[in-house]
Amino acid sequence: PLQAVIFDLDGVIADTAVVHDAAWRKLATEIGLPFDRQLGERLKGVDRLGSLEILLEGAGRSYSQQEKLALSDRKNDYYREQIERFGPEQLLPGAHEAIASVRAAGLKVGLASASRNAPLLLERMGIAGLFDYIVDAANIQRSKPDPEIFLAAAAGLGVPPAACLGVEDAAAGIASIHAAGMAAVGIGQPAALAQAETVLSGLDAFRIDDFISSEEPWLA
Ligand code: B16
Ligand code: MG
Repeated sequence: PLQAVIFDLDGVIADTAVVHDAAWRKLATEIGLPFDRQLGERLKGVDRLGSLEILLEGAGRSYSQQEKLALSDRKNDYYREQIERFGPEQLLPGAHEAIASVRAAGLKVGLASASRNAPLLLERMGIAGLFDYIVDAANIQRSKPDPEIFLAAAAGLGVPPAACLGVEDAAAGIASIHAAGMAAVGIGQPAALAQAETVLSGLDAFRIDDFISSEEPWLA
């Protein structure tokens, strides 16, 4: 039976996917690299340096490690400028209620965000106290779609992966959840999240009761 729900942050709980996207787009424009919607979709859920590597695929030259660090710092400055102003208003519709409903059902709540800015964001939005375990992205070696981050969340919660449900807005995140041996709920457009067991338009459509029954086909 289901024992825990592990949430992604950006694009699931917080309205930050557009902020990450805008910060990368700004950097790309400044250094003369192409950026379109498809590229933006590929960056979702991927960590900072991994995202930069994807962006630099469009460059005609190679970049030194030092240049890469400077560029990723620059993107993070653009991102931080925006999230410094965040408050509970930037919670996506239904997010607070969905997380609270998991706790109320007696299940554990985890966070598996690739973002090093996650603790700051949770504090700003006033929901840090709703989580039983938050993965420290700085301690993760391999980016989504690798299962490491969801496995670390399950381990931190003390729950077997097969008893966890992962909630994600990125294709890389759905792949990470599945590789961890968990069932996945996609948040967003079904076309971009075809691998998920179920896709919801947002957490406002999330009903924990739909997932609790041990008869559900998506839980092993
Ligand atoms: P940072 P998630 C991910 O967060 C974002 O989707 C991705 O776009 C971002 O590059 C990554 O965090 C790293 O974020 O630069 O703040 O460390 O979706 O896993 O919550
Ligand atoms: Mg995300």
